[in-house]
Amino acid sequence: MDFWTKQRYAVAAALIAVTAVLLAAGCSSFGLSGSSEMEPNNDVSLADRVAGFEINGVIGFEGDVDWYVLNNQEGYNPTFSVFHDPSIDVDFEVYNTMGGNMSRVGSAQGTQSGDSIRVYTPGQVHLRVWSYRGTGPYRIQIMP
Ligand SMILES: [Ca+2]
Ligand SMILES: [Ca+2]
Repeated sequence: MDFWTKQRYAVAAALIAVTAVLLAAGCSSFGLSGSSEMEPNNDVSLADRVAGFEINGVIGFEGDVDWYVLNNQEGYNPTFSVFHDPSIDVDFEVYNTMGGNMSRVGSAQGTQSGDSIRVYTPGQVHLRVWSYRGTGPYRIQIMP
């Protein structure tokens, strides 16, 4: 191997190492999925099931939509609140399904963190979350 071939291999190896480190850092601190979600979940048929009272998600890219389906832990008259960084505007809608009919029962489209809505949900509940502006993590609190 001549000098320049060795140099090229060394540069290539360094680039691969740097890329690996950046990918590892990206996955741990800026992952595309929050702990409550498993992308892809942009369609209601791919909704992530949530059993607890807190949803931790990430709007990972422009146009990201996150669907969740609840486990009845929400009860009949829950309050949903969304919390996020001021640099991002996360909105969500609540859907109730009864007898095979899915209908929207509430919509939180304020710009502020802490935006909250109380809805009547006698059936199975789905949440649709998206961002009006920006990307980043959000948390939705469920109060039965
Ligand atoms: Ca997401
Ligand atoms: Ca998504």
